[in-house]
Amino acid sequence: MKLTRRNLLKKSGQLAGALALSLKGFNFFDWSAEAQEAEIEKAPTLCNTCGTQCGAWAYVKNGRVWKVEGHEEDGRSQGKLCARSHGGLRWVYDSDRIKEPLKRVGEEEFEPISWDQALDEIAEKLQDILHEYGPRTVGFGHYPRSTGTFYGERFMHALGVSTVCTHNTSCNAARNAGFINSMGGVPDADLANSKYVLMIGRNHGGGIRTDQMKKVSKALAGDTKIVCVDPRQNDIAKLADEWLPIVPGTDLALVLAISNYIIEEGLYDEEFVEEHAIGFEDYADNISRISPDWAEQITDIPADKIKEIAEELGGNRPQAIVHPSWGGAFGAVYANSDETARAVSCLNALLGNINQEGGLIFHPTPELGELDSDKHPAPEVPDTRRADGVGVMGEFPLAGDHGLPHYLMEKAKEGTFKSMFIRHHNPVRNFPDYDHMAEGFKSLELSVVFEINMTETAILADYILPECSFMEREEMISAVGGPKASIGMRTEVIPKVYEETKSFDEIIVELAERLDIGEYFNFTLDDLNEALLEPYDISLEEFKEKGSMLVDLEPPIGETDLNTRSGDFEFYSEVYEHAGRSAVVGWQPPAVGMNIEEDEFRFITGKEGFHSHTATANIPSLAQITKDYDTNRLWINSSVAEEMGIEDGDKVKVESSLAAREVRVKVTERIHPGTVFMPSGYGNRTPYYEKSQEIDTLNPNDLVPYRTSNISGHAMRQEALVTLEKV
Ligand SMILES: Nc1nc2c(c(=O)[nH]1)N[C@H]1C(S)=C(S)[C@@H](COP(=O)(O)OP(=O)(O)OC[C@H]3O[C@@H](n4cnc5c(=O)[nH]c(N)nc54)[C@H](O)[C@@H]3O)O[C@H]1N2
Ligand SMILES: Nc1nc2c(c(=O)[nH]1)N[C@H]1C(S)=C(S)[C@@H](COP(=O)(O)OP(=O)(O)OC[C@H]3O[C@@H](n4cnc5c(=O)[nH]c(N)nc54)[C@H](O)[C@@H]3O)O[C@H]1N2
Ligand code: SF4
Ligand SMILES: [Mo]
Repeated sequence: MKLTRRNLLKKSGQLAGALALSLKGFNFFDWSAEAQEAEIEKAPTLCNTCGTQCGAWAYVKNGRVWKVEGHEEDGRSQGKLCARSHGGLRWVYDSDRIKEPLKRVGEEEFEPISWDQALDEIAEKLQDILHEYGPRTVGFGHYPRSTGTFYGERFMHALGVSTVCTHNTSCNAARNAGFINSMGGVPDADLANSKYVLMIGRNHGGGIRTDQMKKVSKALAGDTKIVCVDPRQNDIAKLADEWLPIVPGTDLALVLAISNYIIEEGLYDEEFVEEHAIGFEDYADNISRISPDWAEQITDIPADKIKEIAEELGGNRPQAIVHPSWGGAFGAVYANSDETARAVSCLNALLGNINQEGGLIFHPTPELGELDSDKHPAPEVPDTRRADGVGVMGEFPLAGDHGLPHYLMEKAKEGTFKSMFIRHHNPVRNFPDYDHMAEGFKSLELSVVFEINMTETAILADYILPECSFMEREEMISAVGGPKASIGMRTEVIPKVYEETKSFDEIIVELAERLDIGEYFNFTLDDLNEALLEPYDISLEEFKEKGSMLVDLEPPIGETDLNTRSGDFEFYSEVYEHAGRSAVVGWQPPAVGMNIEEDEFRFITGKEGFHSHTATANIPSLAQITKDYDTNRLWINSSVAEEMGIEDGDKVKVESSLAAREVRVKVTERIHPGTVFMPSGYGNRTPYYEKSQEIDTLNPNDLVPYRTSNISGHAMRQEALVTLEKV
């Protein structure tokens, strides 16, 4: 079956027309036979049901997307997709999708308006705000991926706006800060070639990324010893060699105790430390009093076990890894997450595993070309002080340029921040403290949301602009680094299902014209993609047929130059010192939970393999998985349940300092007794999601108060204690 994409698009249109015309003399059996025998055609795309953006093939039958499969030449999917990708197809045809521009006319009430009216009004209001209050009162927030980042940033920069944010401070901002400021970046873990992996709060089976899932499967099937540290026996811990239930928020004590023991026992890589690192003495000195016995009191992990881990890590180095993790234990969860991340990075340095096979590897990312800046000048990056305090002394000097959407909502409530544009992101639901986020968002003078679904953020916006779904639009080529590097793009698989939807780049270009910054968008998406593809010996037309392409890049095995200020590993950080933070890592407790009352529990959360955040809750096939397996329940330990007279399936009231909610429980041995766990994807607060209401329970963010780390600016989304009461 060979078909060019242009033919495919033409044929899809023709087929839809032919079916409509033949209704008069309609014969069901002929129609059915014809429909069943219809050719199945395929076109390349990138899955969009989560941020991984796996390379995929879309199969089209009778003009409709029929199924998706992994693209074998893509570094992420490597030929296999996860369950969510199939569920995500529902978005394409969802009758509840946003189909035309909407203007808010009342509380969560909207009226459809034309594109001209929407864009004229938005441009005028934005112009007024910029004129009256200046560009520091405006911001853009998004889930950062190719087209969104390029067009969104360029648009904002052209207006003089510097406050561009992503979801990072709710995700992995602390992890990134810790690794970037010591190792110069976040490396890839070479799990399959490793002999020993300490996995701290990383659950590949719940927080899925297809390529990482492949690697961990290989490691689990091979000779790698995997030890999982997680207050809950997660999907990987079930299959791993050992599960160590730790007290939430205390991983820093564990990591520092292991590190100090490794130093004291001389188990570390002295050559690496002497030749390729700075500040070791200060670091070693700062943690010298942290013993396994002390850590046992804090973590609930026996001192002998801590020593054993240290010996096994040291004994297997450099084929030993403390996993850089992602979000769970030190991404954006506790007051000490920034320090935990830095401590994990330092421990890996002690193991001398950087750029070693079976260690942590900084794989390069394929190069992409650029637009000719003479023909298509880019706007200057504005030097306006950011509204969210990033880089500002006295505010958040070290927070990365991913920004602080939660802090902006505080500024909005104060009245000093006026307008926010949001794309492909649901900050009101996904950051802690719903009321804080919602009140802030409602206080804005102009809020615009680019969406496909009526999310919690969208229903509070002044204008909602409907993007066409990922199957209906072309996007910018993007590059993926890793052991299998590739470049890939989303192509237009089918014509628009709803006429009045547009792609983000189209909308931005139209808005830019109305704001007199059209000169920065004097190119087509094809021009841009041609420029990006320039380093490769393939035409854009050919690439659109191919979609994804592996790029052969040498892994930097043995490379010791790191992307830090000194070029070496930095146990001692001058950057931290200049910003008034501790130059070397040390113990810091979480914000709450070090002294808990008898009836209190630490409250944690995490992903399930069949939902993406709260975005997929309304997809019927995925909601059905929740129902069939009855997963939207609060995990509590069986001994605690017995003591409290609570049985599996009972309803409890769960209450934090912020709010109380009711939820059914799952009674299990698979959780530390002082902890309760709630899967993260539920508790949608939008009346427009029918399916999610059927599985509605609580969202952890309802119970966690608003806080901000003074290092990376992350939102500490697990700093809450709760009490339970049987209902
Ligand atoms: N199916 C699915 N896959 C996804 C996503 C999704 O929404 N759904 N999202 C993607 C994104 S954006 C991300 S960031 C990744 C996240 O990937 P992960 O970070 O692996 O996912 P989480 O489930 O958030 O957290 C992992 C584990 O941390 C544990 N944990 C919680 N608190 C602590 C603690 O104090 N200490 C320790 N040691 N462990 C703790 C939880 O019990 C959980 O099992 O997943 C990505 N993949
Ligand atoms: N309680 C709790 N909170 C969490 C987490 C947790 O585990 N527990 N995880 C945290 C993590 S790791 C992260 S990364 C953040 C994620 O937080 P967000 O970045 O807000 O992630 P999503 O909920 O996936 O939001 C993606 C949005 O994009 C929309 N969308 C989908 N396709 C398209 C499209 O084609 N165009 C447009 N314009 N929009 C589209 C979806 O409807 C959805 O609203 O949440 C964080 N918050
Ligand atoms: S990990 Fe799953 S949902 Fe995410 S892009 Fe890949 S296939 Fe799609
Ligand atoms: Mo994330």
